[in-house]
Amino acid sequence: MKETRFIPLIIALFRSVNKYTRKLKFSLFFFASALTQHLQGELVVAEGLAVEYLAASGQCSNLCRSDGDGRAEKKKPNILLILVDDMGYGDPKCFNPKSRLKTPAIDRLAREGLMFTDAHAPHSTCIASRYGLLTGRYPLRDNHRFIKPEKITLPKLFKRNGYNTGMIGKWHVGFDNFKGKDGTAKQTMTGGPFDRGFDEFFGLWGSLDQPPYFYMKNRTPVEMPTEDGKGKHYFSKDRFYNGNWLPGKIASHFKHVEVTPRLTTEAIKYIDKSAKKEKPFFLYFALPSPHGPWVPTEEFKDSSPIGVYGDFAQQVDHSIGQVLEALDKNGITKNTLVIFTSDNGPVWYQRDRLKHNHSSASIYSGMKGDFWEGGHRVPFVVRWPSVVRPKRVSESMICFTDFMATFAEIAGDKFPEAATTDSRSFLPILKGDLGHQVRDTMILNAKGRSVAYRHRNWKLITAKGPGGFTHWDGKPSEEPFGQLYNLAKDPSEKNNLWSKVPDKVKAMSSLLAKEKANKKNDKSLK
Ligand SMILES: [Ca+2]
Repeated sequence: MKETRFIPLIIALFRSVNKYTRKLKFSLFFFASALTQHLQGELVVAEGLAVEYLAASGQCSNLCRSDGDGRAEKKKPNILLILVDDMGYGDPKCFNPKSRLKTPAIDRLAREGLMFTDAHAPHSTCIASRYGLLTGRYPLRDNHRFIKPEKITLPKLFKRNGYNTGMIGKWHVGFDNFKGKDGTAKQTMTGGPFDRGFDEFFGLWGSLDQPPYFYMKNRTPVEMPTEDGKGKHYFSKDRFYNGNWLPGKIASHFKHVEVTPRLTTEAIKYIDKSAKKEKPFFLYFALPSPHGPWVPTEEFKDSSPIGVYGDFAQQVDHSIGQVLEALDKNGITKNTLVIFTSDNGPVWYQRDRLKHNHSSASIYSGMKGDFWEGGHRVPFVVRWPSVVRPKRVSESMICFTDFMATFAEIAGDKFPEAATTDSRSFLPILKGDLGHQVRDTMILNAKGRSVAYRHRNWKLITAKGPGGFTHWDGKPSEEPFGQLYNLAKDPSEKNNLWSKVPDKVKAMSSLLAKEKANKKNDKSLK
């Protein structure tokens, strides 16, 4: 169109007056916007000009942010969700200055993004945690070992909003025709990631310490597990201590030590491939490490001062670094939302803390499997240079179930089932409102009928002791029925107030009962 000849003039005019009055800049902005609409997309440069103005004047508070070069991207962001396995809140240096591990990649994410210090897995073990993450629902509401086909999932959400979706790593939330540990692999395994919203999948059916051992691509084993694997000292004195693996069927070329680097390579391949495509991508990169077996490669053996676990955890950090480099190399770092977190707390006993002078749960009590904070409070970082400003910290309570509402908002999803009963968006925090509180309450860690329940800084546990893997010296007969802690004053959960503040126990118990019964607005509930 003939009007395009005015574009260079408009740009020159805008840049020349950028130093002058605010009123004049407003006028020019509206003029540029109107002209952009008039020319219906031909004036990409003029649109960029409008964004440039917004960024320069601090008005670009929605899903764009200038990084100083005056440009901001308007395309929906790529999403890279990195979920590691059994890494504690106290392992990454950025969350625990006393950590004895070197975690430069996770630290980089924190430096360039936003740390959540009160983030939680909805359960302190692998399967239920992943169920909550993928469905946006508290795992206690369903049979969390299998995602029913009618359920909304994160990849389904992204897919229906124009995304390519991929998963690399550990699934562990069931198949139609494979029962998991000790089960027999099938030539075609349905009901897994490929049938729950992911366009492509490469990885493991479950944990790396449980047979059968084989890689899957989409619905099919890459190589059937036909050999007899001997396992490795699984039933040692402390079942979970050395992180070794159970005997069982194994594919003839499958080697445990190769899994972390192999999955990392696959994630990089996915990013390289997806960066060239028109559609944005959602990649769920679920490393099965540093969950046992602790199998660092030669490069990382003896690399840490705290033994094999530390070596392996540092290798995991290295893998994360490689994936971040792949984003850099493809030039998509700026508009890729990266989340790093862990599915539950560490396998790190009290004697490990003492022996190695390292607390994988930082100041928090307990470990994987527990009701205590060490079981489910997890390191959680969001980096999104187009929107999130660097070096930010939020103390808002969030839960993995909040991914659903947050991602629905980011992807532009309008459907009501995406905002499930258990999901709250934390997008306002990403956009800069660091004082925003995402939720007042949260149900965690159902073990049988017992739960941990948060109401702001108060925490109620409807059971005695840690409930999980921590060796507990308490005598149940001498303990009150449950536990109540004020985390603001007692983050390490040392002072049980159950008997001292009965009114709070009563009030929270009532609130919990209502929340457990609240199923409204949840069309996916079956
Ligand atoms: Ca885990």
